[in-house]
Amino acid sequence: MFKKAIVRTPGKSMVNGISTAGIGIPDHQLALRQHASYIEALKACGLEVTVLPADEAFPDSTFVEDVALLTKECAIITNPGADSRRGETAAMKKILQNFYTNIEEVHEPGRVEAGDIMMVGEHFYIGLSERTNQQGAAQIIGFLQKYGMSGSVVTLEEVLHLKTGIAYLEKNNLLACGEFLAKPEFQKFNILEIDNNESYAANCIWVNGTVIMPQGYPKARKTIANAGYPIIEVDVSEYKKLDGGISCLSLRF
Ligand code: CIR
Repeated sequence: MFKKAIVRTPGKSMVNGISTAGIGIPDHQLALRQHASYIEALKACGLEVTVLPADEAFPDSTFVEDVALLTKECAIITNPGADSRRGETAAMKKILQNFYTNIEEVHEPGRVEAGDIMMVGEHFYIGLSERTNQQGAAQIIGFLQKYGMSGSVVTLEEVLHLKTGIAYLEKNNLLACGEFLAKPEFQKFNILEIDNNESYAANCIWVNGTVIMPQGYPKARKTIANAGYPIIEVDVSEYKKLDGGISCLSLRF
């Protein structure tokens, strides 16, 4: 169960965020309203939400998930693969000192964005992507082992981050799309398949029994509902324009 979440309000500079989506420039005012709904969804799942102010110096800083990995035992500050995002970690480290006594940090040449890390109980799957390298993954695994947890690497080719294409929904259920459907390491899970034409909905979060998912993906919604989960849909269209999804917008712990 999660008790808390951290989010960061998107700044006006989000219009300069990294994007490959090719579906337009985000509307800041609409993004703010969507962010407020996202916070309400987290609260409805019982979380106490810390809302950090916008940081205009970092256009992608609303995607807080990438700059830290939070576990039961420790917080690990990452070292983002995107150079423009590396400076986001300093502020997050300060914030996390209010919540954690054990804080570790990924250092060069290791690069990690925690959108590439999926938690399944005490084990963490780490995607090797354009943002997360082998050295970074090895450092993460070392920190996890120090605190009695474990990690393993997963290769990925098609998506930005590991969790762009999969989401663990607890109870052995794994939401998966595209290249992840056939990965040998995931065959032990009950795979809930997301259609390629709704691939954006493979990025959902399980929060204390409820699944928070993006609005507008009826087939995915049906799949998740059929698996027995209550669902909260949130419109995150403005974040999709920056390649970001539901999980990227919060740290949950
Ligand atoms: C980026 O490219 O870094 C941001 N525009 C989107 C980050 C999305 N984060 C995530 O998937 N965890």
